[in-house]
Amino acid sequence: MVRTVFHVDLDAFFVAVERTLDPSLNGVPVVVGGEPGGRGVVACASYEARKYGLHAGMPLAQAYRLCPHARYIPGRFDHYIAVSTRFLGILGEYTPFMQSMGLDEAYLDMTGFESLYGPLEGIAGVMKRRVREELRVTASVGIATSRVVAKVASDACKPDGLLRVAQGEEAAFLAPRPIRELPGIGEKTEPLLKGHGYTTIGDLARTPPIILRRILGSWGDVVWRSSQGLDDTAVAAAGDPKSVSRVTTFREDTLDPALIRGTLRYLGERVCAELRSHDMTARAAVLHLRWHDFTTITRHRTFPGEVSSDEAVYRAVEEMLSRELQVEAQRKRRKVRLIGVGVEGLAKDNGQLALLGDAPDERLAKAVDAIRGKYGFVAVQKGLTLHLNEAVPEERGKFVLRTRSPSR
Ligand code: DCP
Ligand code: CA
Repeated sequence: MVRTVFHVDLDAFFVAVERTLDPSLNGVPVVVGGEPGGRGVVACASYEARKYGLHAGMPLAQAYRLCPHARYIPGRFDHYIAVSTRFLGILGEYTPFMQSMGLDEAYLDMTGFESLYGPLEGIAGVMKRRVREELRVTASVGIATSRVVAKVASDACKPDGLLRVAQGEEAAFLAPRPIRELPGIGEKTEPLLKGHGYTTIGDLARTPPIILRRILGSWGDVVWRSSQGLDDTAVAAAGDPKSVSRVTTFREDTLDPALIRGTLRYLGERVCAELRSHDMTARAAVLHLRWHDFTTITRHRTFPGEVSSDEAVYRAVEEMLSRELQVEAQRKRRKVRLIGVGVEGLAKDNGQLALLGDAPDERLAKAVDAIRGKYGFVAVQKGLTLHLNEAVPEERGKFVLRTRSPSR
């Protein structure tokens, strides 16, 4: 199904709010971020100030050298938050499918809403007008068949713009634009890709994905798909988590591999069950480990695709755990005090998993979820967690671990 996604983003947000409070700031270069002599960085530069090369993140001292006549103001967060709340409130009146990204931007899934509102450029215009009249700041709106193209479109039409990229035009729209405009290409990736001769998004789109994988690892696949305008990430609903984790402290510090692995498996199963209950997938697994002396480590592993199966997550965290235990065996041989499993890089599961190699695992997991929903979590157990039956008390169909996880 072809989707319609809006990306709505306020223009020079902090400066725009400051201008509603002090009209003498209109039309002149303005920098929010502190006194020019201060050691901070630019949080927001007005478009007039950007002409002098100023941008967010630049040290204030450098900004002052480039543009000494700008007005420098420290900023008032309480006002920005108040405007942000009202901004997101206005957008939320038009669709329940909204995902806010920070204070001043949001994705809206407007698929099928023509039947309600007529042509969608019209309703985007209404949103823009309400933001201008009620909040006295301006918004830019990109409309496209995916999040990634909608985001590039809203950036491309700033300030106070509205740009729709028609279905089928995505790759042609992106091709001439500089790689930096593609979401996911930031301060580190841009110079890396430039070093390999990539200047425009079209340069990336013409490259076989395997080459980008060699430069960027598994992230290369995402970049390659984005460069074609391909992105099936759904707009997450309010209440969907950004990460899920389960952590527990052992009753006694331990080096028993069966207990450690069984617990790891159990925590991973609970994490994945929650992930699937939101119809979401993960891009990375996280291992948390605390030694007897309270030293704590966190290890991350990125998956080549999006996963939600117990197997995939367990394989990743088990490998990370084995490596840590191996290293420790040759050093201090400390016992393990706490372990935890997490998943990150969550996205809505759009049914594409069926196309990937992991699909049988994912289907099995869904069936197990259904049985557990009916008979309790321990109604289905793997060999690895059977060991916990003696070690850990069970209550109402779940193992009772010593500490509850932070995400519960
Ligand atoms: N911000 C910040 N520090 C940064 C980047 C941003 O404090 N390094 C704050 C100030 C911005 C707000 O977040 O006003 C929104 O960030 P955007 O990246 O959306 O930038 P602007 O809204 O300022 O400008 P644009 O018109 O390009 O969206
Ligand atoms: Ca903005």
